[in-house]
Amino acid sequence: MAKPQLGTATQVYVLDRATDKTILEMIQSGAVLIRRFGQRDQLLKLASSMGELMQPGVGMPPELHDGFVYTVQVRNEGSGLNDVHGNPIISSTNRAFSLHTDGFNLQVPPRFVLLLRVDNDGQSTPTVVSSIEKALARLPGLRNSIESLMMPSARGPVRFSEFTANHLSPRYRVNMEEVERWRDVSDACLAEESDDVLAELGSALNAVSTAVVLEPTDILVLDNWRMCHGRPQLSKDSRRRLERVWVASRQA
Ligand SMILES: O=C(O)CCC(=O)C(=O)O
Ligand SMILES: [Fe+2]
Repeated sequence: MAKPQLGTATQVYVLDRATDKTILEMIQSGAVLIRRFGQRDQLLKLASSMGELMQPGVGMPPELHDGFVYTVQVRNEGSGLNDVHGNPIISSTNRAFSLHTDGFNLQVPPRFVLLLRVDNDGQSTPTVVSSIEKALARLPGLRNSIESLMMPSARGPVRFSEFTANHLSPRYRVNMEEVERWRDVSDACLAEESDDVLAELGSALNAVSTAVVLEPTDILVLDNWRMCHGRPQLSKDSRRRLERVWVASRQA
């Protein structure tokens, strides 16, 4: 079994196979990438073993998912599709997707995110993962202001960190893109002093991030309360396709 790496970079465990139990253990300290994992059936089986599946998107046109699986791919020659607010769904464009928590504006974001590469293209665009705990460890002086940070979102203000009854570490969330989008909307505005805090957090997240390339049939499993993720820009004609599933927390 892979040993946790010391140091400040986000750990990614790259495995040839793993039991459901090992995955649940490992994602407490890193992201898990399993090579040659399989197809949609295996994805759904693993996800279901981790908890209840959630609708895999927020504010999406219903034809974009089947209730369980959403396919990340470049649509409309890179310009993508819009959400119910009329904003582009970034994962459907070819744009870079900065580090974020999936379901950022949900009351309780999905606990686990699974991404399975299902195309057969030669492309090797990385997915970037970043441990929020590791980023915070670089910002001891900002700890208090960060823990109480409120951020605007499409569904009103949300807290950066929340304590939950049964979860030992706080539940974290971040999505700079969405914060930028909603910052000027009345009653969701961001306090001026929070701006610097967010900028520091963004740099720290980038500094501890690790890039991995999902090859066809590889799967990436993340604890979405601890790790954020993103990806660089894709080409407009990219045929890369990732099947994304969200798993709800078993803890309230
Ligand atoms: O394209 C990727 O690698 C990540 C996509 C993503 O973050 C998402 O769909 O939420
Ligand atoms: Fe995402």
